[in-house]
Formats: sequence, structure tokens, C-alpha cells
Amino acid sequence: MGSSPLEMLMSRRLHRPRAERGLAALFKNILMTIGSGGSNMQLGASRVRPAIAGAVIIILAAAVSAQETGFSEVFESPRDLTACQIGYGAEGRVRLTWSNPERFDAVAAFIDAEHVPVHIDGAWGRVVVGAAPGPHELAVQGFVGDWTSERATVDFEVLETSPIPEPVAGVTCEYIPSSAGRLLIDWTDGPDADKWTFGEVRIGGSENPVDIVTFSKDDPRPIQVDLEGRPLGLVEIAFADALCYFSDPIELECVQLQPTFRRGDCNRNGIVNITDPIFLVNHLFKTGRRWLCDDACDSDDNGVIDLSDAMVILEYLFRSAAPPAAPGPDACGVDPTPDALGGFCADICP
Ligand SMILES: [Ca+2]
Ligand SMILES: [Ca+2]
Repeated sequence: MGSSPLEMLMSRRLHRPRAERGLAALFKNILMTIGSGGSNMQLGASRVRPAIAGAVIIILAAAVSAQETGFSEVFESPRDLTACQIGYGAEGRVRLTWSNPERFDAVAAFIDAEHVPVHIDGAWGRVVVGAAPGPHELAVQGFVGDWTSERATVDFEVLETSPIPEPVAGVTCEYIPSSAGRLLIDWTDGPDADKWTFGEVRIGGSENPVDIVTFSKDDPRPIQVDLEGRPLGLVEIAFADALCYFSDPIELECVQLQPTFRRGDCNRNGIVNITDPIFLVNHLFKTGRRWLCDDACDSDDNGVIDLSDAMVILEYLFRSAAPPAAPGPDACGVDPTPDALGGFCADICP
């Protein structure tokens, strides 16, 4: 017996999850019953049976089609595929990104329908491919288990050189190790300053950054990048035009700033007095304003800010007890014992 389009559709679906296999098997049984004129159907005259069978097939096909549509909605293609050129030369480097990475276990990339030997975790949401200068069709395909999505494609002209050769004349980077790490990045405009509209800081380098922080040309400077505990490592900045052609990356050499503070000057007004424990207690118990420099509030320098820090200040002020830990309440200095306290300490005392 030849396979009908519906049966072929069902056979393709047989390796789907158990619940779907059960549904396909049910449909198939009904079909076979109709096709054989099964006695339990009691369909009567043979000229009536094909009409009823046809109607049932149409209904079943519609049901399967609806389920197929529903599945497609769940298993969609990589969405909003975007190409940005991040490297130039004989082989341009193009970064492809998509907006629904959580949908896929893995993805594959294609250049002009040729598979590119990169196969990455789909949840990453981006992949960098190499392509010779010239127009290309770039594509990404998602995988979930044995299932493959349609390819999402984007036409992109790979350039041999960046259209923004000199976006800036010089870049400065300062690294503040407190507050789980923060970068302050500034620059002076270069000859091509009017060609770029946005930029990005790549923590970990161009090819496989652990994070990308974007900024707009209109953002206040210096731009701030919170490292949130990530290691500093290789950090690059690059500037892009509206078509997402980046400048060549500029590796940042970040000067580490040592935050300085007076221990106990929790409210950061330059003197240790009764207002400091009040400020501290207000935050701890009355959700008042958070301290401005965690290390300054950590009076006993044990890496935790709690009521005992307020007590150290009070004991020092009113009972001649030992002063807060180094650098002490009077000297403006750095924290001699690195700790994981968050909060922003400026690089200089007030
Ligand atoms: Ca103070
Ligand atoms: Ca403490």
C-alpha cells in the first residue's frame, strides 16, 4: 500500500516524544480502520465510505497541521540575526548574534550555504565566523536534541578594512578594584569621530569575550563598566557605525586606582564623628542611604559591615577605645587587607 502524505507526515513524526508518537499512532489506527472498511465503523454503502474517510482525513490532517504549527512556534529559527564585522584583512571576522539563544542546545553557522566548522552552545547567542571580503549570505541554524530549525539568514558585505580607522585619538582606562571592580574609560575624539554611533567594551578580547558592554555616543563620560567580580584580563574597546562595522579593537591598558578613605568615615564627609555610626545604623536597620564607601564603614576591617562597626566608632569616640583599623580615622589611605566588600569608594578621600 502506498503512503499517503498524511502517513508520510506521521512517519516523520515517529521519533518525536512519546506523547506525540501516541497521537500519531491513534491517527494511523483510525486511518487504517477507515481504509479497510472496518466492521466496527458500520459505514454502510461503499460509495459513502470514501466521502466520510476523506472528511476524516481532512480533519486529521488539519489537526496534525495545527500541531505542526504549534511546534514551529516553539521551535523557531534564530531570531533577529545580526551581522557585525569586528575584524578585517584577507579574512574578515564577522560576529553573528541572535535574540533567542535560550531556545537552542546548539547552533551551526553557514557562509554562502557552506557549513562553517564552528559548533557552539546555542545559549551563548553569538558566534564569530571568518569570511573573505565581498558579499556573503550568512546563516545560523538552531538545534534542540534531534530537531533542526530553519536557517536564519542575513546578507552582509565583508570589508577588507574598517570604515572607521581612527575613531579616537587616545583612550584612557582606570581600574577601581573596589566595588567588585569598575573601569572608567574615556577618550579624545579622533579624525573619524563623526563616523561612529555606538561602541562596546569587550571583556576577554574580541573573539570570545566573556562579556560585551555597549555604550552610545551620547552616554556621559567617562563610561563606567562594572566588572562584577570578573577578572580584568584582556579588555578591548571598539567603535561601530550604524551598519555595525567596527573599528579595529583598541586594547585597554587600565591603570589601577587605589581607593583611599578614612576608616570609620562611613558617611564620607571627611571626618569621623557621631554622624558616622548614625549613618551606618540608619542603613542597617532603617533602610537609610547606603554607605558611600564600604571599606570606610567596615570599622574593624573584618570584611563585613554590621552593628559591631558602629560600636567600634562609638567606643573610639566616647570611651577612648582603640581607633578603627588601618588606615585609621585620621589618615587617608588604602585598605591594607583586600576583601570582597562592594560599594563604591572614590580614588581620593573627600
Ligand atoms: Ca564622617
Ligand atoms: Ca566590620
